[in-house]
Amino acid sequence: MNVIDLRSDTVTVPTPAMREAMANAAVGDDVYGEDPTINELEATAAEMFGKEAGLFVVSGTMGNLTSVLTHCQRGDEFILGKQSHIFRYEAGSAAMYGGLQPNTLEVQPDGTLILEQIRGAIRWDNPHEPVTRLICLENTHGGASGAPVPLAYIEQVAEIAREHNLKLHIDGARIFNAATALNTDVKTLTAPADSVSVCLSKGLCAPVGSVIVGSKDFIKRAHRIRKSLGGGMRQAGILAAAGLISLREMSTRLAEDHTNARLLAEGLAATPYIAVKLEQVRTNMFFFTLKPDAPITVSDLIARLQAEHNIIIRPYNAERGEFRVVTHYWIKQQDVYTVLNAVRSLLGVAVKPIEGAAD
Ligand code: TLP
Repeated sequence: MNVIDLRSDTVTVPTPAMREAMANAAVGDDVYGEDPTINELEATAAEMFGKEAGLFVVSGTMGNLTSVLTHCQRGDEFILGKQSHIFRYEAGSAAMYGGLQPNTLEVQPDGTLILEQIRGAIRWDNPHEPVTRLICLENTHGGASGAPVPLAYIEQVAEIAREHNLKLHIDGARIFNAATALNTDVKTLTAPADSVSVCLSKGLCAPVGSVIVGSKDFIKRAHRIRKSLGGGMRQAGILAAAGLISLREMSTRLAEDHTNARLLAEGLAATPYIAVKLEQVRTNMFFFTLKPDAPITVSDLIARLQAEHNIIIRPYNAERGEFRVVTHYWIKQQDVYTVLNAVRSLLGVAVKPIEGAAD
């Protein structure tokens, strides 16, 4: 039986085309700048994002950290969302390795920070205060149920950044999902940003890696930071070969994942004992809640979905009975029906099984 893993799009494994490209990739020593496949990946990313240069890094976390450390000096402050990945889930790396101080603002349900609050968070030029150096946005915003953040808003933040001589970094781990949902391209959507970190190994299916893009000067300095973080790789063209397929091919098919997320969300919303905020289903992830009167506990639901149906779902906040669901390349429409039938049967809900479900 096929495993249906809805915990994250990070669980995606490489496609057969990727495995073939990896096996045949031309490689060299990238610390000497001699890996042709990495050079091609970096140039391709730069071109797609309309930036001067790109840099292949190990992970999304390394992409964000390298970017933040490149923009800031020790003791500087950077403004970002309290629910952002950089602040919540990157092990405090900017403080740990950069001596940087985060100044956090509440993320709104649409993934934005309130512009007036950004202005208010920028420090005065006064020796008592740290120097504000950088603003970070996240697009799509994982802490806001995968909200795609539109260009008009990013332009407004970039305007504030320019007025105060700050840099703007976008954690674009899922920037192609944002561009797909907003019906635009990544070059347009990220034009106002000084740097963007883009994950290849989430919905884009590569086994490893992210790329950061920015000006030539930014990438030159980021190169040294990456080396200092242990991210100087050697014959990693074997990974970049998969990343090229991510950028060129996988980035254009994400609407299918968004459609499946909506189908699943609507099916769950129609199921007794489950609450879903359908207006918050915009890309490939959403949250749902098990109501307190449900005939099964959160932990039993999780355990039985896995043991009896090979379906893996992670509780996002077990106390609130909240789950996060993420669709991706390896979740097909019939898997959505399988999940709905399984959840309904475990809840003891007498609903006619949906046909077309996988066994
Ligand atoms: N996010 C993971 C977990 O760490 C939460 C997930 O399952 O969603 N930026 C964003 C917006 C991310 O969602 C993630 C990973 C990263 C950066 C970090 O990427 P990696 O895991 O490659 O370091």
